[in-house]
Order: sequence, then structure tokens, then C-alpha cells
Amino acid sequence: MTDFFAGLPKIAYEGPDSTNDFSFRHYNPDETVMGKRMEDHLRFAIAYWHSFAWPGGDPFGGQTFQRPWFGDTMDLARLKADVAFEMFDILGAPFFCFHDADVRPEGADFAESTRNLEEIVDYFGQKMETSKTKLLWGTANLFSHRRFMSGAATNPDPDVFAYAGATIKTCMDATHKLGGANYVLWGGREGYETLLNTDLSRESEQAGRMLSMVVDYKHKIGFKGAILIEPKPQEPTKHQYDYDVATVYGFLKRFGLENEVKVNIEQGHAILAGHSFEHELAMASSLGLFGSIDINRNDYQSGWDTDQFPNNVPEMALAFYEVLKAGGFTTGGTNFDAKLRRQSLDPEDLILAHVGGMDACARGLKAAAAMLEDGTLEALRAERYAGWDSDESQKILRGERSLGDLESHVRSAGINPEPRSGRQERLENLVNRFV
Ligand code: XUL
Ligand code: CO
Repeated sequence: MTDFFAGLPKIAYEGPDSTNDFSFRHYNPDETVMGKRMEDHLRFAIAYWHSFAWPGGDPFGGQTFQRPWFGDTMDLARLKADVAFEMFDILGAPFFCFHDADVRPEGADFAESTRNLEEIVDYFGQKMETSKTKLLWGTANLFSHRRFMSGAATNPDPDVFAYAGATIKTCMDATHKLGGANYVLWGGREGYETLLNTDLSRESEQAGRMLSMVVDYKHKIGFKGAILIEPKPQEPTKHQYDYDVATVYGFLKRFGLENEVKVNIEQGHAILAGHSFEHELAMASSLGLFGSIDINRNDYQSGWDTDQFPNNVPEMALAFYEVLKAGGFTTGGTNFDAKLRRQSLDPEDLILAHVGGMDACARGLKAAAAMLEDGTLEALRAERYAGWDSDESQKILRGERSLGDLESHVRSAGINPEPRSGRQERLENLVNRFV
């Protein structure tokens, strides 16, 4: 037991009227929502990197956090793991997620880095024997070290491609060993700064090859979890290839991987791509790609990736509405890829940030379930498209009508369409009854 969270209680559900900051007001793991326990719906995960590895820097200033485990030794990596599992326990977190670089010190070479990772994975394994917290996903950090500055799979240097592939293998092994539910690939440096030095065609071929190797390796080792790509349009790279869900779908189709890989959709990345979060969720669901979510928002003024904890309940309601309509999570979950503000120095800030985020999601989930159970929104949507249920319309969709047939039909039936209201304000008012 470390003393990092000394004096802080285990967080319990006390209901909406509680004035205790250290309690859940809405997240009640055992409460049933649409026939499923809330904990099983939401499948919350703590992100190791933001909570335990991030030093509190910004582009104008360095470290603000002084954590006793900061440093590059294996002893400190073990201390970090001790504190992490203590926080998982305080929050009752069912899952966590990590990159290799979050959990182990970088070695002098590949072999040493891998040995360090394997030692920490064994340490995690021991802790997980007595902890309820499981691994939602593992991933490789292929963006922080200078060797990856020009990309990992999309690097002009095949040695970097090899190093990246070898690193992914070790991280897939680690994820598999810990019983991880998914494996994530986020291509922060897979893109370019300038077309003047970039061969787009080669780079996308390389990315396709790497992903095919990842899928082959998954099958080789019998990893049953999902492989997930996390789209993002830019930052750190000026133009990232996995721009958004639709772009990822095109990439997967091109390499014949659309039935092998799904997406991990992050709210902040959706915003950076000029979409709403719910747009990306609905798009993934309609393309059969919905996998998991990273639930961190951006500041709407800053225009960059601020990775803040969710606290806007109407936004969460619309997001979980799409999650529920997609059938909910199978292997996926709700990962807090969110960090404290750099002035939030205290251990209790770390706990309260997650408490607030978990409550905001739980309120959103309950509102979304109530909207679905009420049924008005879906009934109005179905009514809007009801014309397509007719026999003639279905023939059009089945490809049994040509443009010439449409012309004859319009002429003979005297079709002269009258626009109908989209009723947006009425629908927005309806949503506001539930949030
Ligand atoms: C970066 C980001 C990553 C991925 C995992 O914006 O979201 O933390 O979630 O590499
Ligand atoms: Co993320």
C-alpha cells in the first residue's frame, strides 16, 4: 500500500441528492438500465498515460506534477503500478488501458525495452489476480520517441517500419497475456507535415501492409479481442491518414480488412475532424465498424486536443443514444483518455475528475435509455422515412428500377413532391425533456 491517496475513501454510490464530493450520484454499477447492469453497459477504463505518466506540461511550460514515481527505473515503474491499481480500486474501475511507454522505462535498445515491458506485464498480472480491474486494451506508443518522428508504419525508412512492427508484436503479446479485450492502433505520426517530401501512395501501401501483419499476428496467437483503429485528423502530425471513421472505412476496404478491424472513436478527435461525436458513432455503426470509445472532450475555443474529462450531460446523452442504438459494447468500453488541467496538482483531483466523468456518462446513459424506451424519437424518424417502405420504393432500392422507369413513374403517377418539415426544434425539445 502506498500513501499517495492516503485519507481518500473508496467511492460508493449515494444517489443524486448526495452532497459528498467523494461519491457517485448517478453511476450505480449494479443498477439495471434496459436489462443490463450499468457497469456492464459503460465498461469504464482508466487511461494509464494521462493519469500516471503525464507530467502536466503544455507547449509553453514543462512539468507541473511532482509524482513520487516519476523517473526511469523499474522500481519507480512498479511504484507507479502500485498507485495505479490503488486508484482503480478507489474508483471501482472495471478496466484500464496502457501504451508500452506509459508503464516501463525505455531501455538502451529494443531487447532491453521489451524485457522491461515483460517484467511490468508480469507485475500487472500478479495485481490482476486480486483486483477486479481488467485490461480493456493495450497499444504501442509509436509517436513519442524521436525514431518515429517521420512516422512508424508510414516511415520512409524500412528500419523504422521494422522497429514499429516489432514493437507492436511485443505490445500485442503483452495485451494477450493480460487477457486484454482489444488492441488499439492510433497513428499519431502516420501522416505528413509537407507533401514536398512525402510519397502518399507508398505510405498508404506501407500502412496497409502493417495492418495486415497485425491481423495475421492476432490470428496466429489466438487473440480473441478486436483490433481497433483510432481515427484522428491531425495533431501531432499536420495531416493524419486515419482522418475520421469514413476515411478509415475506405482504407480498410482497400486492403480487404473491413471485417477484421473496427474503430475506437474519441470525442475530441471527432470534434477536430469537424464532426460531432454522435456523427462518428452513427457512421461507425452504419458501416459495421463500431468498437469502443475514448470519452474525452476538447475545449471548443482552443481548436486542439485538450483531452478533458466529460462533464456535459446532453452531449453524453446523444453519444450513448448512438452507442445503445449500435447494440452497446461487446469487447469495447468507455476509456477516459482524459487528463487533469495542469494546475490540478492534488491526488484528490485525479479521483474527482474520474468521479465527475463517470457520473456524467451514467446520466447520459440513463437519459439515452429513457429516450429509447419512450420511443417517440425513433417513431418520428421512422415516420419520416415511411415512404420507403412501399413496394414500389423497395423495388427501387433492390435495383429493379432504372432512371427511365423513374421518369415513367413520375409522369404516369403525376408525382409532384411537397416538402415536409424536418421538425428539428420539436425533436430538440423532446431530447431536452430527458437530459
Ligand atoms: C491521442 C490519443 C491516444 C490514443 C492511444 O490523441 O487519443 O492517446 O488514444 O494511443
Ligand atoms: Co484516444
